[in-house]
Amino acid sequence: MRFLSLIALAAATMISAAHAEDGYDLWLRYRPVEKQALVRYRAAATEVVSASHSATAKVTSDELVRGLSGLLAKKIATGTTIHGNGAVLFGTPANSKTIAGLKLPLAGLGPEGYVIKSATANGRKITVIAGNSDVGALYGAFRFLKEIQARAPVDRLAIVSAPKVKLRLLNHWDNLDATIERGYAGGSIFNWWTLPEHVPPRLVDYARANASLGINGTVLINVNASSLILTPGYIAKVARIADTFRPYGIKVYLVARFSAPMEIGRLTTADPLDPKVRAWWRNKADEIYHAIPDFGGFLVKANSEGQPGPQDYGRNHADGANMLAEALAPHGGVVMWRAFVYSHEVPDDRIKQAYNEFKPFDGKFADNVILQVKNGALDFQPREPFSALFGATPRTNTGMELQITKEYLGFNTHLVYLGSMWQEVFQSDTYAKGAGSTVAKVIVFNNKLTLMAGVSNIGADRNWCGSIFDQANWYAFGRLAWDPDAKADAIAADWVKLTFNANPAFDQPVVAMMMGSRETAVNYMTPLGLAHQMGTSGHYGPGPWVDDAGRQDWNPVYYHRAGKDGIGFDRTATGSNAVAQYFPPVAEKFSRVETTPENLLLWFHHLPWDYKMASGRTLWDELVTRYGEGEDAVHAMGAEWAKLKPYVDDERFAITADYLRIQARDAKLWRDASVAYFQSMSGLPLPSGMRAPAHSLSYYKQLSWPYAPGQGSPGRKVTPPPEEETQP
Ligand code: BDP
Repeated sequence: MRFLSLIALAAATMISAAHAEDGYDLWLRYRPVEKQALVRYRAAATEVVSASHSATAKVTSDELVRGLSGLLAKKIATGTTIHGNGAVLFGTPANSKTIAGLKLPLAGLGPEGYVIKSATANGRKITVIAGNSDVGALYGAFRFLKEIQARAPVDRLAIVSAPKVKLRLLNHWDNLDATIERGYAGGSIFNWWTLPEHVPPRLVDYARANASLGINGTVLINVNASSLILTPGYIAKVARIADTFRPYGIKVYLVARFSAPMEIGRLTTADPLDPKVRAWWRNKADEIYHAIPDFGGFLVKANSEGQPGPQDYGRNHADGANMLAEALAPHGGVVMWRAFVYSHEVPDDRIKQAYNEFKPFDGKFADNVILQVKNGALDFQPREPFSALFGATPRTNTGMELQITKEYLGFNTHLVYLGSMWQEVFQSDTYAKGAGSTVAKVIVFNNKLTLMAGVSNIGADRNWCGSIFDQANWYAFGRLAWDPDAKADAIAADWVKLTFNANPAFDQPVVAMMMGSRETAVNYMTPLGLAHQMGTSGHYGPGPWVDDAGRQDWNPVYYHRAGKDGIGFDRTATGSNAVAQYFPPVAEKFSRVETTPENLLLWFHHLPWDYKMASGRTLWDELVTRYGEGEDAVHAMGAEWAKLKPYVDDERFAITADYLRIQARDAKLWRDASVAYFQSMSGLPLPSGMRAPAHSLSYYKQLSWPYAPGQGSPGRKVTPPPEEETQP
């Protein structure tokens, strides 16, 4: 009897282990569809057919077989000819006569667009997945699988899709020692030590995941770069990665450290106008393209936070960017020149500096240069207004940099869906060419070369992103890079269906939770337009009192400007006048307190504590209320998730539940510490019924997180910032 129950227990454990999921499969799980739908889907996908023999066609076929055999729970045959109804034919008009004969609407879709159509060929009912190139068909194949994963009907398909943005890139901030700057999912997936001999299979799964979203490039290393990556030994390693990614339509890019000619080239200068320096970069580009014929190009962080750049030689950003552009141009490469620049010497409002640096050079950059501009003027905060540079440089290719890794949004342990934040940025109206010139439109239409870059949140953790829900941010980035006008809630709904299941009882509440999560984080960290209130350096917990960081504009006190008289940064004409950098209707809107959205109020205005808010509360009461709402909403997410246990496997349920507990703990800390600090400024009592902070202000001030992840190991940065930050 006892023996039997042990067997039963063992069997039960095996079953649950078989069903447990650790998140490795991301949104490409391909678990079998429910019995009642099986017959229908099986009829629509009986075999995979292609006449192309390219490496891309091979991985497309492999993915379709893998996906369909998983979803339909049966073996799927492949071949070069159609045998019967239900064949899934993929390819291009050039490599398939059947596809050419169908006269699909492929014109105007470019090399990466696709058409998926239910059609009849030779009397057979088939599904055709076609592109103008094999990569287009690959993207179509992933889309076809997604339709089944989301349980959409696939018997009358007529899908036409093409990316609106040309370069859709991940930016890894991975170091050569396998640590990651601002990485919260373990070490780097790029193991430089064992390359070029060994490429871990994981890199193939990385390429599959990216290709499933249409991401077509990746910058392999940190913007705070080491020149070593440009030496022959490392170029050979990069070439091996490029070979691995190529079938998936993914190009590799590198960060070019501006001082490389001196560090690895033995020159005595890196002056961009020096002929020897120019020749060095030309030779370097030739050497790279010899090893990697489709190398994408360089990303550069110059004269920013201590990184070398053209200004070290009295030259400007255009001189620097154009020199590299000249070296890459013969090979078709591009330079992505980051606009995240704020000078040490300039005492002006930090958020004005990038615009001031770059606006005067509009039209001076070469055609294969793209300015890479962070979404906001400061630095990936929970909420910032869009950067005034969008729309302001019409004669310069200008792309967007988003941060997928949540450096300022609670790392991997806070559930914060960024799709809604990015949608807010893309749909902001710049008025660059009159009303309706949204940031999304400006990025897509203003430029010859269009770019969307996302600072990766990927690491060596089994679940890739450090949490299950952070996978949604990788997913949303890819989807929005393809179409910046896509809707965040629809993307979230797709992700939930693919990642968990397509049960409305589960996915509706989860999507609602995701859609509210960003506002929740804003509320418990930086409500009403506050920004940069995190403890310096690690950027984890609250630090609104910090006033002794290396430079003035690294201090939270610089940003909130709270005192007895009130709180907020006056960026109108009576203050720093940053508003003037926006086009007139936007500038006017932000100049006036009454027309500034409340969620950006303290970003633009310094207001007395008794200022009356729309709710009828005073500013002080509203601030305290918002912090509390943030904390409460995290508890509500935890309660909601607990109810959804029956719909999720144990492992992914548990990690999410645990992390929501961490988030609740942190939200309380953020709320209490911030309220305690700002009360010491306002001198006002808490609104009635509000709980007092659990501890005194001095308690919160002495907290520190010296081992918070994402800061890397000592010596990680090749060049430290000019003055070391003092906070943990
Ligand atoms: C800041 C990060 C820092 C990056 C910098 C950048 O704290 O680690 O190097 O951005 O974007 O947000 O260059």
